[in-house]
Amino acid sequence: GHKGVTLWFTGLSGSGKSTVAVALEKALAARGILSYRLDGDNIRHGINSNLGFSAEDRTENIRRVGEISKLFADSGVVVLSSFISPYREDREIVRRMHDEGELPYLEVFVDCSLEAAESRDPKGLYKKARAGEIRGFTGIDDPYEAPTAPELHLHTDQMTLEEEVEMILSNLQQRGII
Ligand code: GGZ
Repeated sequence: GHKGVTLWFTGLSGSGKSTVAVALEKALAARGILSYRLDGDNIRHGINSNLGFSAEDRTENIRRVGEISKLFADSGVVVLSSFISPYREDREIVRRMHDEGELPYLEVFVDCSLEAAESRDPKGLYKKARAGEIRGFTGIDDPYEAPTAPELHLHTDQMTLEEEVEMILSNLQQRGII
């Protein structure tokens, strides 16, 4: 058996948050463990379609996603939430929500240099931000507050995807979650 838990992936755009979450989802499924991914693609087009990228909107985005993650975790699912979540205080609010519900919560810092993230630029957004076509882009002209004490710290510009998945799985095992 396994317990519900929220794994909160935080990091720059292009750091690899969603890539790790997709690979982990697959590895968990192979072990018969139900997980569910939440990310900008299924949240920002739906429940949070009224939110943009101002500091206030990012805070509200994270608050809502935190509550949704908590509900899924409470139902016994392994929740994989991938959001830039640039503000430390917003992430602490999500942690406290889980603590109050006695639900396990692990912050996963998907750590990648700006240079590496920008060189990947899968959607061409860094290029647009550099050209001034997008304002307030995280890492370019908007802040990213790195975690100070994440439960897991992945250096995605130095590790393979397989190593990252293995690191997360063994951490979950050590904690008795899976
Ligand atoms: C950062 C932006 C912005 C701005 C659009 N800043 O690489 P992506 O495209 O797929 O991931 C980014 C995504 C970030 O949404 P989040 O919900 O994770 O952000 S937050 O946690 O800060 O609320 C990027 C795209 O949206 N995007 N404009 N200005 N990323």
